[in-house]
Amino acid sequence: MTTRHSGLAKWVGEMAAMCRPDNVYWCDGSKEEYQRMLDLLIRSGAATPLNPALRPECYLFRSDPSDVARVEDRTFVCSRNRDDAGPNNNWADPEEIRAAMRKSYDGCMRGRTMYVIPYSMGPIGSPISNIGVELTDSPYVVVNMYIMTRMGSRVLDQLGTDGEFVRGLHSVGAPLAPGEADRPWPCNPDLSKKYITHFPETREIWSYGSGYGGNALLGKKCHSLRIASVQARDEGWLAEHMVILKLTSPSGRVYHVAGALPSACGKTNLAMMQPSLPGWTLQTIGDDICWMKFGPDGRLYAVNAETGFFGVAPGTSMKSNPNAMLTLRRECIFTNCVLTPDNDVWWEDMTDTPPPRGIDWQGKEWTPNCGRKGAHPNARFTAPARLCPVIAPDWEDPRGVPIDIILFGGRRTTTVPLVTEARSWKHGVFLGSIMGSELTAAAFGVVGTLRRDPMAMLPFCGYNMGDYFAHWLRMGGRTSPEKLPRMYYVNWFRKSDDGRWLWPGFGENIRVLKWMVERLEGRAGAVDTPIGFVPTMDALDLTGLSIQPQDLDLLLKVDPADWNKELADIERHYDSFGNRLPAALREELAALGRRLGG
Ligand code: TSX
Ligand code: MN
Repeated sequence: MTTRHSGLAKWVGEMAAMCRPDNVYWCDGSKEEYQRMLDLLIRSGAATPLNPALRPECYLFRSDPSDVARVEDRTFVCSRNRDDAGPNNNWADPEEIRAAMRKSYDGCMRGRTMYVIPYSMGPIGSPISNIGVELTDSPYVVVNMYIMTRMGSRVLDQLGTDGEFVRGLHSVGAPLAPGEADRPWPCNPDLSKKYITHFPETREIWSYGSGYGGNALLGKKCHSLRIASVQARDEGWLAEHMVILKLTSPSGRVYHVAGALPSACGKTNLAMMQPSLPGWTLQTIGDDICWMKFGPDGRLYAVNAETGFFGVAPGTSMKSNPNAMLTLRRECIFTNCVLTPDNDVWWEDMTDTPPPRGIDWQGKEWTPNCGRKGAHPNARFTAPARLCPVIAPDWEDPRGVPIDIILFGGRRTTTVPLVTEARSWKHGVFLGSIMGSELTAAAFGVVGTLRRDPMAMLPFCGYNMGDYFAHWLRMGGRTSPEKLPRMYYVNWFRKSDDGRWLWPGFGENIRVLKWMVERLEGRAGAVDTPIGFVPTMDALDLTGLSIQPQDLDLLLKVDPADWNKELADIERHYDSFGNRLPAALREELAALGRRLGG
């Protein structure tokens, strides 16, 4: 196959001349092609087919132990001007880094095939969507992109002869000498040669040395967030790290929620939650990447940029996320999970009783009491969204879904109440900008320390975070205020002084969403606190729960002493963004200080 797009043909030719693959293969995106790629991966020893009776059409991969996660310190935003990348990004001069990377790319695909993957982020042809082409020497990337994006010939058709697209080049950085045997997970062992590089001005991504997740599946974080955030700034829309969900009330009214949560807050669990309140349904539109544009009616419309879930496996169970477990029953790819004696997968906390033994993520014999984890903490599933039992029927509507509620949140054991309603769009942007989570064992750093991650975008914003906040503020002025989504800040994780969770979480979170919906309808009670509107003691529907009044009080409490301490930390946080932080956010902080009576 080839293309009628001369710009695309020229670029592929140039990249192939540099990387010198043995072959160039244009992906058509068919199921037959996907199956052929998996057969190839099985023959090379990279993929293990799972038991077809237990997990039909599922495959397990084990990565190299040195290649298990995104490499943030090797991730760069190479704008011409250093300040445009901002303090939130590693920066390198675009021409200097291109020169260095060209040396690595020179001949890097020898002995391999270069796969050309045309993909669409968002439904093909939607006004909110955007096309990219990834060139990669990794068949693992191809099969994952098949699940995670719309890819192949139909995207080339959409691109036509002169359509615009994001150019992505990816190599695992492991050329093969003639006759040299491949390894199951090729990657470059030299960390200093690994680069995940973005050129926002020319809409290009160059990735070298890693085959894992966001380093290699360029449609996800690199395109849909880092490059797209820049496009969104330039064109007046939003490319966000958010779940999208569809709520239906007992009376049949439909509401759409877009929500940003930092890692380890159960974002995918929220995206597929089973509501505990009778009559309420929740359906999934997306679990990670949300692109939003204003529609002709002045409302904000959102699409899920992806077609799959690339989720963290450990912790996922029938208790924490039954709908995810049901999504994983067939046609999935697993990476770095345990292989069980009956050729199924397992990971920590999947079941109460672990399998008696297995093969761990490093390919070693493993038993539950051997002292090592069986699955890597960042083990992943790649699952088609269409298999999710609660996927919304209109999840692929090219018009997108109108967003009623924007939600921010974090994991805080103190200070932050269960839910807070922003006073205005501007105040909501302020709440999003101070978002933060206490580190859990899954993260690097000291457990319990607060890490701020505004809008969950700190590692993913492709430009200066100060400008990003300014963009959010500007977006609020592009329509009439009543058409804007209302904004909320949630915290499912507050604890009592003696260390008990004050809120049951999971499916019970519907009670919080119900309060938000009732607020939109003007029917729910709220207290005006210094940080925003918080439910009155009787405003949350707690039917069937047995929460003590003292605990409810603690859950909803806004303690001025706590918040005065918080102010100093927010001040330091804001200082980290330098002089591009919008004055309007400093003003919001000052206003909060005044309301706290400080
Ligand atoms: O995902 C979570 N959510 C959102 C669900 C829609 N988790 C798991 C976080 C780790 C990724 C939660 N953990 C949530 C939550 O709302 N809440 C908690 C804290 C918690 C843990 C266990 C209990 C209660 C709260 N157990 C009992 O109350 C019995
Ligand atoms: Mn994510």
